[in-house]
Parts: sequence; C-alpha cells; structure tokens
Amino acid sequence: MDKPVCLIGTESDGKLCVQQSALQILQQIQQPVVVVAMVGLYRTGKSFLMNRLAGKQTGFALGSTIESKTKGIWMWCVDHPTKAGTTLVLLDTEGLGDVDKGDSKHDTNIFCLAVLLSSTLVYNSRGTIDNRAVEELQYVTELTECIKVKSSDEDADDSSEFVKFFPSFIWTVRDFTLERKIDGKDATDDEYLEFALKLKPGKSKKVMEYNLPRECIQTFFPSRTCFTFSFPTAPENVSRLESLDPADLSSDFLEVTDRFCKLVFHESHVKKLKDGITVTGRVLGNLAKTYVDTISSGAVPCLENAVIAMAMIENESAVKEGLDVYQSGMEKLKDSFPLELKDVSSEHQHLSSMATQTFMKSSFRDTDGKYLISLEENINKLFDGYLCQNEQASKRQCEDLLSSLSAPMMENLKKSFYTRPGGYDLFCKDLEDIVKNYNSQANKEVKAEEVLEEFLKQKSVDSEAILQADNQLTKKEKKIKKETEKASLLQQEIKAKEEKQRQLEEKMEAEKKSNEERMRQMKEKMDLELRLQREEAEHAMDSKLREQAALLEKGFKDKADMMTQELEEFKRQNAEDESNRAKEFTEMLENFNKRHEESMAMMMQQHKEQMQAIQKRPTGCCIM
Ligand SMILES: Nc1nc2c(ncn2[C@@H]2O[C@H](COP(=O)(O)OP(=O)(O)OP(=O)(O)O)[C@@H](O)[C@H]2O)c(=O)[nH]1
Ligand SMILES: [Mg+2]
Repeated sequence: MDKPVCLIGTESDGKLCVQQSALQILQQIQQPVVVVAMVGLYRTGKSFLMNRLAGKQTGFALGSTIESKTKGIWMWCVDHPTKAGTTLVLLDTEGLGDVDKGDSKHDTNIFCLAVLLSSTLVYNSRGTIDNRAVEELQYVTELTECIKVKSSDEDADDSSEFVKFFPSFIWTVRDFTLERKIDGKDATDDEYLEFALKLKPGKSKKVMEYNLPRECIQTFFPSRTCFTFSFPTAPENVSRLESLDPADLSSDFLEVTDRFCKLVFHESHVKKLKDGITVTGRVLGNLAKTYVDTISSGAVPCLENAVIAMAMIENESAVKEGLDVYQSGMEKLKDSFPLELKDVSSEHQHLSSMATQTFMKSSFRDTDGKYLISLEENINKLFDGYLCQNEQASKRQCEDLLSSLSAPMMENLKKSFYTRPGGYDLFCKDLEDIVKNYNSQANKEVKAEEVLEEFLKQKSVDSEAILQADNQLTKKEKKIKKETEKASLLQQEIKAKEEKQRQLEEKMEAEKKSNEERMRQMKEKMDLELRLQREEAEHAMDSKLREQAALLEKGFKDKADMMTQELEEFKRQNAEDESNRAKEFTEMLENFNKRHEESMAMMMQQHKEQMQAIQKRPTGCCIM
C-alpha cells in the first residue's frame, strides 16, 4: 500500500460502516499483524505521527486548520520494519472531543474500536498529563459498558478478563514543556506517567470520580509506557499546531520522533484474540467487520462471539485451503496415470497430511472437529475420484495392450485359420502366449486382472466354436477340454476379485495411516491451543499480582485485600476454563477415532459381502 485507505467510515445516517476496499486489502494479508492504533483529542498531531511510523512524511491527511481532519478510522499496512514476517497495520483515528460533532457516542465507538482492533494503543495528548488530561481520557471508564467478554452472563463484570486481550498502552505527550521532576528529582517518562496516574486516597464523590479513569487505566492497561515529546529547541510558535510543517522539521524533532518509532516497534506485539489466537490481516478485516456491524446494530461487541464468528470464517477458508493443497498435488500426479495403487495411495497420504497441516495453520477453535471432518470427507471424495480416473486410465492401457498382443490371433480368426483338425490346441497355445506376454507387461496395472478376465470371457466364444469344429478330438476329449477351460476362466475371475480385495485392503491401510497422521496433528494443535490459553491466563494473573503489589506499596491495603478475593476467583475461573477445554478436546479425539473405526468397519462389511457373493456363485454360471 503506498497510501492509507479508509477502513471504517460513517454513513449519511451517522452509522459506522466498514469499507469494502480496505477489507479486500486485508483479505490478501495472510501474515500475522501488529496493529498500532492512535487515539486522542482532535488536532493533536496524531496523523502526523502515524506517517512517521509508516516511515513517511505524508500519507495520512494532516489538518492545517483548527477543524478536525481525520474522519472514521484510516488504515495503512506496511512491512513491519523490525519484525520479519509480520505486517504493521497503522490505524489513524478520528480526533475525539470535537464539540461541533455533537455526538459523544460516536467518539466512544471510535475509541472502543481502536481498543478492540489494536495490539498497541497510542493515546496522544498535548502539554502535560495533568488532571484535565486524565479526565479527557474518560472513554476508558466506558469500556466495561461498551465491550463484553462473554455473551452469556449479561450483567457480569468481566473487566478483569479485559487484561487478557487488551492492547499495550503508550501515552504520548506532545509539546511537552514542563520539567520532568518528582519531589525535586529527575523522573523518567514512565515514572512521570505513574505519578500522574497515582490514586488519591479519600472517600468523597469527587475523589472517586477523579480516581475512576486512573483505576481503569491501571486495570485495563497493566502494560503501559509513556513518551514525552519535549524539544529543547522548539520553535517559538510550536504551541500553534497548524504551524508545524513536516517538510521543515528540526533535527531535534526528527531524532525524537525516530526514538518514538523505535519504542513503538519494540513495544508492539502481534495482535492476538482471546485464548491467544494469532490475528492475520484477513482475520483483522473480518474482526473489524464483525465489531462494526455489531456496534451499528446497537449491540455491544462481545469478544467471545467475535472469536466464534472469526473461527467460523477462518475454518471455512482453512478447509478450502487444505483442499486446494490436496487437489493441486493430485492433479499433478494425474498426468502420470495409470499408476500402481501404492503410488497413488502414498501420494494421497502425503498430500492429505499436507492438507491437514495447511488446515491446522489457520483454523482455530474447531471444537467439535466439524471442519476437520469436512476436510477429511472432501479429501476422501476426491481420492475416490482420482482412484477411479486411475482405474480408467489403467483399463484403457490394459485393453490397448491386449488388443495389440492379440492382433495376429484376430487375423487368424478372420481367416478361419483355427477351423481345422488340431485347430483347438493351436488356438489354446496362441491364447496362452498372449496371456503370458500380457502378464509380464501388465502385472502392475490396477486393472490388469479384470481386463484379462473380460478378454478371456470374450475369447471363450471363439474357443467354443473352434473346439466343436475340431474333428481330431473325440466327444469325450472335447468335454474334458471344455471343463478345463471353464475352470481356468473361473480361476481368472477369482484372481480378479482377489486383486480387488487386496486393493481395498491397501486403500484401508492408507486411510488408517492418514487418520493416524490427522489425529497426531490434531493432538498437536490442541496442545498448542491449551498452552496458549494457559500462557494467556498466567500473563493476566501476573499483571494482576503486580497491580496488587503496587496498591499495597502505595498504602491502599483495603483495595489490595479486596483484590485477593478477586484473584482467587480469577484463578478458579481460569482453572475451570482450562479443564473444560481439555475435556472438550478429549471428547473430540474420542469421537474422531470412533468415526474412523465405524467407517473402516463399514468398508470391511461391504467387502466381505462382495467376497461371499463370489464364493457362493455356482461355477456353471460362467459364460462359456
Ligand atoms: N506543535 C506541534 N504541531 C504538530 C506536531 N505534530 C504535528 N503537528 C502539526 O499539527 C497539525 C495537525 O496535525 P494532524 O496530524 O493532522 O493532527 P490530528 O490529531 O491528526 O488531527 P485530527 O485528525 O483533526 O484529529 C499539522 O499541521 C501538523 O504538522 C507536534 O508535535 N507539535
Ligand atoms: Mg488526523
């Protein structure tokens, strides 16, 4: 992308809507994404800084008047400058707090979407982090009402769960002109932020109001940092934002913005969904659409539902991708048909394993294995189709071979060469030679025995006529010869059926191996999903413990004690979630195995019936 595009715009009725063209761009991005969103009051230099993050001076439109410029949420996808294999998605948002807009709900929605979509949220402000600046971030206090974690318990306060999937937080202060000193000592940016976010003890309503945004920031954004843009050589008119021309920047300014960019690149991680699921560009697009549609319909975006919706979309495409891998590989193999069954089977196994791998890469939360089953069933259907095509090719090849080997015999038949005394023996000798030659050349063909059986049946009509016309043989001799021929025909029929059985067994063996491989991959994926879930819970637990320690240190014993209870509950919930998930996985594996065994048993049964039918058949029904 050489320039940004609008990702979320506003329709004429004021409702938010996702732009199709932006979704198409995201659809193409299969890499994991690091999403940096910048929010803050209007006219504070957000778009300007976003351009710097993209390594450019222009791109996101900058305002040169006091009117707010950016509308909705704009997106720019670039290669991540330091994390290979990931895409950096920059989201520039509409400035908050423009009273002329007269719609504060709109601001809250923009803020929520930035929180929901990003892995790093940059909150941009100007001047200092004073009381007013913190109050301006009142949007954080609305997050609990605007975002739900679980769809089930309507009124549950799941704010403690937020920390599991909320972005990391960077507070930037532009045109910072104060000295960073706390109690007379030099302080770092982070110390400055923590100092500004310090809770005030006391019980009055005012103090509570004053503490609320601070508490919310501390709870929701445990991983936070601060960056102040202070320019010792700041131009005189720096306070007038519109006067800063990007083309005319001091080296100090450039050095500071470079440092800021490095910090952002270093602090921001790949966007993850609940349960540690990695977000690719494609998922991000679907996520944006789901959230915006939910908000536009007046409902509250819910993380659990979003994960379910994402899983559905992703799993469907994962099945398609897996099938593509299988099909394109088999199409290549098809060029060399006819092949021995073992060659087709082993390529089937290999490609089916690759298809499962491809599927596993982008699928998630396929809790009942529905999508993996669909992949398996579709692959098996395709496999049957390819086996059939291989058989047809083999049949053609065997028929061609027989017709060229039997061409002289056909000539002889036409000339009635065998219609003479001793003709039957001559005919049998020629036929034997043809069969010998054929067997040596076609013995590896899947259809060799069946085609030969058919050929011999056809030739038995000629043979009967020749036998009857052969005066050299007595009636008794003719009868014996006829019986011998009948027996050998039946033998060929049995041979053909046995070959079919062998092939079926080979196919079943291939299916068994494919199933084992699929189960292995599924188990691996489940272990990974469980591990991610556990890590996420541990991470959340850590930050809660840190929060509690900080409260204790600052003398808020009551609050810290209250947290102990909350922590216990959190731990219990995590353990329960994990054990539920593990149970789900075990059930799924069991179901899979059961399904496989049933289908194998069915194949065996069909096969048994076929074999019994041959064995029961009276010998007399052979065409002679
Ligand atoms: N003084 C000062 N001016 C800046 C700074 N960064 C950008 N500007 C200038 O401020 C003006 C507005 O910048 P934008 O980046 O458009 O601001 P914005 O926050 O995106 O504005 P909205 O989209 O309306 O919310 C431009 O003329 C920038 O050149 C800064 O750090 N200090
Ligand atoms: Mg802007």
